[in-house]
Amino acid sequence: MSTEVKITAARLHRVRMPLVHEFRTSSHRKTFLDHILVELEDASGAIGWGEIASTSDPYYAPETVETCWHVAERYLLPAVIGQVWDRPEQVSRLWAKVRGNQFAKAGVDVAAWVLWSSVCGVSLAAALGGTRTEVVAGVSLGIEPTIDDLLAEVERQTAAGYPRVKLKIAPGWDVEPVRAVRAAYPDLDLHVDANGIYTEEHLTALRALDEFGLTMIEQPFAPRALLAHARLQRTIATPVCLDESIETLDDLETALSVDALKVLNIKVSRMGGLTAARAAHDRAQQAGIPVWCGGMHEFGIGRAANVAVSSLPGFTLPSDVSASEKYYARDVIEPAVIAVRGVVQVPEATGLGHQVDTDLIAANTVATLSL
Ligand code: OSB
Ligand code: MG
Repeated sequence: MSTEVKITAARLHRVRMPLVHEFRTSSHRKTFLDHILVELEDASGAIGWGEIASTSDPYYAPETVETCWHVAERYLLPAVIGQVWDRPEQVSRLWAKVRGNQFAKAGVDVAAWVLWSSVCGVSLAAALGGTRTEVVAGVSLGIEPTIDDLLAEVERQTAAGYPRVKLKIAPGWDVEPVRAVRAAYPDLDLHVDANGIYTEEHLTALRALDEFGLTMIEQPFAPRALLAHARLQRTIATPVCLDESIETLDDLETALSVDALKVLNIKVSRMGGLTAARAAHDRAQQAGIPVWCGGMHEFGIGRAANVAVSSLPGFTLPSDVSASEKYYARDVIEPAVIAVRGVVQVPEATGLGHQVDTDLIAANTVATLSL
């Protein structure tokens, strides 16, 4: 398939959406999110949307909403405007000189993939080579005020049919909440995510988690601490999953070579877009490492991209692609992402596979830029 695309205009929209339920992790607490929606337009007037799902503060990754805006405005969009390409894989090469800034890159990369798939008349999932018609969604639960609040939240989500629950943990909120949830749900697919807050001084708590039959322990140590993850994995049966540690394919290569992971969380945002996320999937599959798609509480546009990438064959574990309604009373796409008993259908419609609600976006926009 060869379709020439020339980007002639680009727009950024900083959009603020309230969360239906406050979310707390080992590093932050939030009640609303500001994400940057990216619009790329080609010479024929076709539009592709992407989402820069950076956190507001540099506590998950080094980026913030402001750094993403700056990098997109100053470097990424100028690199793509006026250029002609015929495959979306070529777009990230246009900014090859720009180091890091994966979240900013991801939003522009996704917009290019969405534009290209809609111009070619194929779904985003098909454009990527996805083979699944539906994907299994898990939920991610934040740190709650009390264990009873947490148990109520697990009850709500499992009653809705979600087959996998991940719990955010931090020192002081680890063994006891996990023990309580495991006692109430002996067979639940349960895993924990520390967002890198532990050090090897906390080995007692981390080893104590090994008795609960968790599907994985996600990112116990800091992003660069690959050797600490490898040492932990040698002493526990629970598979170690890496999230923040893997920003590039080279990171994945290093982690594989030192046996720092048994499972990989692939985030489109953290890897800098769909091209890199798919390459990480291919490499993990070759190495025999199961993968799943992580999320950043994306609005519908980023969420739809996560669903599309989750349709690749190596995404064998439930992904963080829970329904829009878990986070937002009304989403920026129509229809919203819907999960029925924890299963999300992969859209067959062309491009993003959803209509973009430009009225809702306009009503929630706090800043815009046209280039
Ligand atoms: O580590 O997966 C994470 C949200 C913000 C920052 C980091 C993480 C998360 C999530 C989101 O867990 C899960 C989701 O989008 O459903
Ligand atoms: Mg994580």
